[in-house]
Amino acid sequence: MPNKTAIITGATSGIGRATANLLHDKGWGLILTGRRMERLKDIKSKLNENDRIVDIHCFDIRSYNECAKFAARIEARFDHIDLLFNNAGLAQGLAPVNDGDISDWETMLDTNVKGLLYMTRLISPIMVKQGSGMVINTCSTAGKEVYPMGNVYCATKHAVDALTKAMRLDLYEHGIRVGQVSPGHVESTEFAEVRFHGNKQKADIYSDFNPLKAKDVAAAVAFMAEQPAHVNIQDILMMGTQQANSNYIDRSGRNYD
Ligand code: NDP
Ligand code: 8X3
Repeated sequence: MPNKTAIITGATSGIGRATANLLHDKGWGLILTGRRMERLKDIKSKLNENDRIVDIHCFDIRSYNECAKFAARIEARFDHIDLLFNNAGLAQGLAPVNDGDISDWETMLDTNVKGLLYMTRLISPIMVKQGSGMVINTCSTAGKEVYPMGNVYCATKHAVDALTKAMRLDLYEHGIRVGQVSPGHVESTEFAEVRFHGNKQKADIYSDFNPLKAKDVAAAVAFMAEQPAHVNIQDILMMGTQQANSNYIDRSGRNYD
């Protein structure tokens, strides 16, 4: 699939990085974003071995101004954007609503909801002009159901679920496909470490069952992205075999390893 270009937000680790690796292998050009420049440079140095472009942009998606500067640079440099993978996001904290940290709440709402909206507002007009394109959002099982102490993170992912559906209504008549991937627990990411503010002991949440890996989610995203133009995969809800839903996980050991 040569000559396709994807913007991936949150490409410095986890699902975004795995998706960048896979799409690069499949011949896509990449525009990678995140806040950690050293990581972006490292990823570029490992990928950029041939004629497929790997363009890196370091900015915080919570800032509309920074997102707008990025979009202006993209519009000037690229004549076609095939995919916007709105993947950057995070959980911070796990606490009952009566004890939640307001700054954690604001970070999650600003990143997972407003950042995703900023990027879509800025990149979708390019796709409307083209008359084609695809937006894939990273939702979660947390966008389908809630779990104790997940309150605000679950609310942000329920918002992503609603926005995926709503964006599709606004964009499908412009030839733009909108879908989402909705994974349960995914290891080989920094998700748990970020949620627990770097506390490795608290972040040790995958040792007693076998969850999805970042590359499993990347495979789902690539499957969605590489469908023929008349097919839109609207949602892929996926969990490890030992996870039945957000609240039921067989933690009797790591099976299937
Ligand atoms: P990681 O922590 O490994 O990756 C998160 C990515 O988001 C990083 O690249 C990070 O880059 C980026 N990011 C976070 N905040 C910002 C910001 N303000 N501006 C720009 N980039 C930002 O976790 P995952 O790969 O797991 O997370 C990716 C997505 O998957 C998230 O939306 C998450 O909610 C979702 N998800 C995760 C699951 C899991 O169990 N891991 C399950 C279901 C969904 P940097 O720090 O360099 O800015
Ligand atoms: C990440 C999965 O269950 O920790 O979205 O919310 S969960």
